[in-house]
Amino acid sequence: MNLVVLACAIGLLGAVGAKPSGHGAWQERFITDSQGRALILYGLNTSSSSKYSADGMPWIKQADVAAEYNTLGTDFVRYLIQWSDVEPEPGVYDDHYLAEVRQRIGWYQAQGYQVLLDMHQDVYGAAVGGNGAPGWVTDSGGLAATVQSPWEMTYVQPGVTHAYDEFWGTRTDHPEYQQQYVAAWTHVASYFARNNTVLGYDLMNEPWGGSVQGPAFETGPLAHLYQNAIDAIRTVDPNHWIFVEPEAATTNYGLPSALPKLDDPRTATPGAEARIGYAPHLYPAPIDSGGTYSGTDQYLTDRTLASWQTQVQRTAARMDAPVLMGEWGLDATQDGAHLYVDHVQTLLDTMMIGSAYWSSDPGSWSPWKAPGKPSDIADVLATAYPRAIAGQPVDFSYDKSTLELTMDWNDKVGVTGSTDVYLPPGDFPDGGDVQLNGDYKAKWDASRHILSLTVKATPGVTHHLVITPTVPGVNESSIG
Ligand code: 9MR
Repeated sequence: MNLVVLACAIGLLGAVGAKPSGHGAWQERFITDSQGRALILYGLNTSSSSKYSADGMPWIKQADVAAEYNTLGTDFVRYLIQWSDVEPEPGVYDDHYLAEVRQRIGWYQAQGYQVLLDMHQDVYGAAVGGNGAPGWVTDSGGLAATVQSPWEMTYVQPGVTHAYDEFWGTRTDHPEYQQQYVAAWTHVASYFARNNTVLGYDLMNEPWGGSVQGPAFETGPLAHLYQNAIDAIRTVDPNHWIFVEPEAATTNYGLPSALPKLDDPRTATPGAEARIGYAPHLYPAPIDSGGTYSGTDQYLTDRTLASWQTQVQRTAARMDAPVLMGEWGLDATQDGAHLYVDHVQTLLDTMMIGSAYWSSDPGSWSPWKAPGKPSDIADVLATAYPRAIAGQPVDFSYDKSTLELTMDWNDKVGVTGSTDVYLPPGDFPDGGDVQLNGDYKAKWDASRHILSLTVKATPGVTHHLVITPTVPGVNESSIG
């Protein structure tokens, strides 16, 4: 995208402001389920289409969710909602809209997914050429807000800057806007507080600071909004995860974030751990603008992947928060697309983090050519991964050339249940052979392609697991 130059400038500011702690044990922090198991979430964003549909609903139907599981074996969706749909008029919440969202969450529940609700915005709101905020909280100051191409350039239109400045309090005509955002989130959280398919809330998609950028934005108005929203949500929902995003125009490209540590009021309860996660996006510049993964583009992209890892680890350490990559994707019809997908999957495994691919909307960036018709990239996106690890993960990786899924983890007090891995039928048509340095019971769900291992505790010894495809008639220990 053409904001790269701007992003570089902001990044330099970030480099001065963001001090890595250097010793945060961030890799010990995982998103966990009710049994204490570490969840490695893998899925799609659903969906860009909901930004523009009349009822705010995505393109998917219940059958599409089933097809998503059967094609990709995913266990997670980052589901887009919009403030303009939640609160079309000041103080009037549309519970019919939330009921429609809840119905779709039910479709994902039926397929065993976890759902992250993402309060989406691009370019503030529809009244200034974007989506997200309702018109009644959009004050463009009467300045121009003409939609640009590429769409990200609309962010620097004067009317858009004015609208953000009013929201963030850089201008002071509307101090109520932010409080209304927090109140809308509180309403959403109270609506979904007892829904166990909901993993949590992504407080704001790809924040943009208007005329305040870089560390001044992230440590100032952005952190302030996040802390207020966290505190308010905790009054109605003590348990779901709350995810925060950095300023996108830097972090998406592997530049530093200055987001500070945020406090989770739930820790006031003895024994309760913070449930705040860090959810940055990944869009290396050549890939973001729809380029190839070859030649110079590949070189630049690889450097971005490396710096993204370093910077995200630093921020996560500072925040003491587990990481979930909320968006990544590419024009999958471009040269080298499958290699880029492989390399991001390797990065995700190295960092032991989950992700949501952008996006499910049928088209060139999607695993779907058309609803129900997988595109070529679908087979590449369908990969082996641990869904849940019953202990403290140490490392895992999937080698696509040898089809070996390797996992190491330690026992952890209080964690119960099985370690579950997804083995894609393309690579594991007859299931998997297990090598494990200890006793276990295995259960293979051949229709869902999930291998569940209940492993005996081995105090002081790391579990070491290798799974390879079963070759019928060759290996007696096959459980496929
Ligand atoms: O892919 C989306 C494109 O079709 C829209 O025009 C654009 C503006 O709404 O948003 C794109 O999706 C972006 C997402 O909302 C935020 N992260 C980056 C995505 C890809 O550019």
